[in-house]
Amino acid sequence: GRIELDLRSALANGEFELHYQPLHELATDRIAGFEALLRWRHPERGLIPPDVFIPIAEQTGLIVTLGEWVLREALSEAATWPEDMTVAVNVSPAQMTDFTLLKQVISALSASGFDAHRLELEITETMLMQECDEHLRQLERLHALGVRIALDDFGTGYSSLNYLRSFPFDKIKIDRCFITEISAGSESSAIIEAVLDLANKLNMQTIAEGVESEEQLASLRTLGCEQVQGYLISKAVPADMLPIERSGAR
Ligand code: G
Ligand code: G
Ligand code: MN
Ligand code: NA
Repeated sequence: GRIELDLRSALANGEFELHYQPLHELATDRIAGFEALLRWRHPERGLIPPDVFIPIAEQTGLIVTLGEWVLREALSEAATWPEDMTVAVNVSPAQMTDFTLLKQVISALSASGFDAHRLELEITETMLMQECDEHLRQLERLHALGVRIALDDFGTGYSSLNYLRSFPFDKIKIDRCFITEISAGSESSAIIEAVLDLANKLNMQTIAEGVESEEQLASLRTLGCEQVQGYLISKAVPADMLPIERSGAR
């Protein structure tokens, strides 16, 4: 179709860019890293958000090539950041077939010289539903390289607890739907508290997504969440606008 052709030429023409949203560490009030979020700067339509084109890229298989571009771009950018900062990259289910993701990560790490321990891959529960065994082996191989695995949108998928037991997750990203309704004594607040407790006991890091108000931030601090992400701190911004001191050159 038309959009597929557009997407292919967009990649060839350098119309994709990554914006970065801070992952804010509560204990120290510092930036622990950034999540890379894909945007398409269309010559006529302007900046197009990923939920418009990622489903099409997934249907057509282009997401495999696009995903590889995202990894390479994110790692070469993050190689210029302070050494204690991580970069989080979202991956799609289609990247998981035939150990493609593992190969892409190994190649992007070696091209950038970026330390594997500073890379977080964001995986959703729905990605793990098919071909569990192969996906599990692939994530374990990535984990063995030092790459950190984060479970994205936690609480919105199926049988989360089963996945927590089987897969090598280092971090849980609590979905923003729980944060939106966090007011004291609410069901959401009880759920967040239970998830934080579970994560602690499983030695997993925690981050709350979609933090938009000081009240939400204060509640998350009280509940003992480690990191927060959301418009209250910052929206995703282009690479040249990050509030950091650069080290390496690009
Ligand atoms: O940035 P925004 O909030 O508009 O992102 C919308 C959705 O697109 C989110 O679910 C996010 O995980 C997804 N997304 C953003 N960037 C990427 C990417 O590089 N690869 C994949 N697979 N998904 C992405
Ligand atoms: O699915 P994933 O968690 O990767 O999606 C991240 C998406 O959430 C991005 O599209 C990003 O722009 C969006 N986002 C980030 N912070 C906030 C926020 O505080 N509020 C809302 N509504 N969306 C947010
Ligand atoms: Mn994400
Ligand atoms: Na999410």
